[in-house]
Amino acid sequence: MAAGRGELPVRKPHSIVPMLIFGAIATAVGIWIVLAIHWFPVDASQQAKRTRILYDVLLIASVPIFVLVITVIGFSIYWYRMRPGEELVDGPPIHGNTRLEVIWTVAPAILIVALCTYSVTVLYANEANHKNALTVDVTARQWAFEFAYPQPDGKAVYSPFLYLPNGRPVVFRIRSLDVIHSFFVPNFAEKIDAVPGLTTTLRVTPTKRGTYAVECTELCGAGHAFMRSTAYVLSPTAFKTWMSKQPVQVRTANGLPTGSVLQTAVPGIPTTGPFTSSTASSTSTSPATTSTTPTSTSTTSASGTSPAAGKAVFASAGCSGCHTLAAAAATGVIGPDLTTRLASDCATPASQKIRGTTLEACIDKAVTDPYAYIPSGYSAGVMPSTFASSLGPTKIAAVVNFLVSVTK
Ligand code: HEC
Ligand SMILES: [Cu+2]
Repeated sequence: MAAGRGELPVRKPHSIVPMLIFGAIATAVGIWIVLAIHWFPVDASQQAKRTRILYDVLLIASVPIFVLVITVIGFSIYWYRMRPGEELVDGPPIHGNTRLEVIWTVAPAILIVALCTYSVTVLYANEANHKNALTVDVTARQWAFEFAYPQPDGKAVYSPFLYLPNGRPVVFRIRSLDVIHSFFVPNFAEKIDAVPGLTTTLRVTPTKRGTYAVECTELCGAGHAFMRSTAYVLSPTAFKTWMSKQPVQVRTANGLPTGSVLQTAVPGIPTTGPFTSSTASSTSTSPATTSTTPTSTSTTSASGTSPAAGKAVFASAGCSGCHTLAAAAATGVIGPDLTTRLASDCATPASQKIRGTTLEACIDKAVTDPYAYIPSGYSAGVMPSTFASSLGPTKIAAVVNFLVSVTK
C-alpha cells in the first residue's frame, strides 16, 4: 500500500528579505561582540600589534560566515518544517544547483587564499631580521630562565630578569640545559620552545615600557608552574644605566653566571621545599654551600659511598633523565649511553690524558668537570657542571663507585 506516500511538490520559495535583515543585524552585533572582547593582553611589541590586528581581521571575516550558516539553517528549519500529515512523504526531488555549488567553492577559496597571504605577510614581518638588534641569550633549565647579554671579549652580563630597551629590536637565542621548555612573554605575543641541543631564535621589538610576565609554556616537570620571570621594558637611557651597573662576567659554558643560585638550586623554592629532599639549611648565600652535605639519615638501605648508595644518587640527582644505563633502568638519550660507551670513552688516549687512566678517575672527572673532555658526538654545556658542589664528595664517590661497578 502506498497510500499517503509520494513526494511533496517543490514549495514556493520564501522571500529572503527576513534572512537578510536578520543576518545583517546578527553580523553587526557579532562583530561588535568579538571586537569588544580583549582576547590578548596589552600589546607591548610590534609583533603583538601585528598579530592582534590579524586576529581582528580573522574574527571580522568569520562572523558573517557563521551568521550565514546559522541563519540559513535556522530559517530553513522553520520554513520548511514537516507539517502534520507529511510524516510518510519524501521531500521534493531536488538534485544539485550548479550555480550555488560554484559560489560556495569559489568564495571560500578566495577568502582562504587572501587570509593566508595576509597571515604569511605578518609572519615574515614579525620574524624580519633587524640591523642593530640587541642579542639576548636565554638559558632555560628546570625551573628558571637566565638571561645573558653578550659583551666584548666573550664576556656577558647575566640577569635572572629580562631587561630590554624600549623600541630596539631584540634577538633572543634560546637554549635549554635539560628538558624542553618554552619561552613566552604574553604581552610580546611571541613564543618558541627551548630544545636541548638546539638554539632557537625569537625576534621581538618592544614598544611599550612596563613590567611583563615571562613564562615557560611547556610542561617541564614538577616546578613548571614556578618557572616564571619578569620582563622590564625600560627607556633606552634607563636600560643603559641598568646595564652599566651590572658586573661583566666571564661566560660560562652552560650559560649561567658563576655563583648563580641557578647553578645549584631552583629560585623561589626553598632548598628544603617539596622539590628537593635536601636537609641542608638554606641560610647561606653561597651556592657552593647551600647544597646538601649528605647525612647518613637521608638513606636507609644504602649509605655512604657504596655502589648501592650511588645507584640511588644516580636516580635522585637526575642522571637517568639524560643517560641510558641498564643497571639503573635509565633510558635518557641526551647524554652518552653509559652502558655501551663509558668503557670505550674512558679508554681513548685523549680521554686518558685529561680524565686520567683509571676508570675511577675517568668517571670522577666526567661527573665533576664534565666539559674538560667531551666524548665524540656530544657538546659542552649540556651536562650540569655543578655536581661537585651540589652533590658533595660522598654522593660523588658513591655514584662513581656505582658506575665503576657496572662498567666492564
Ligand atoms: C642534562 C643532561 C645530563 C645530566 C642531568 C647528566 N648528564 Fe652526564 N652527560 C651529559 C652529556 C651531554 C654528556 C657528554 C658531554 C660531556 O661530557 O659534557 C655527559 C657525559 C657523562 C659522562 C661521560 C660519558 C662518556 O661517555 O664519556 C658520565 C660518566 C656522566 N655524564 C655521568 C653523569 C652522572 C653520574 C650524572 C648525574 C649525577 C649525569 N651524568 C647527569 C648529559 C647529562
Ligand atoms: Cu619549563
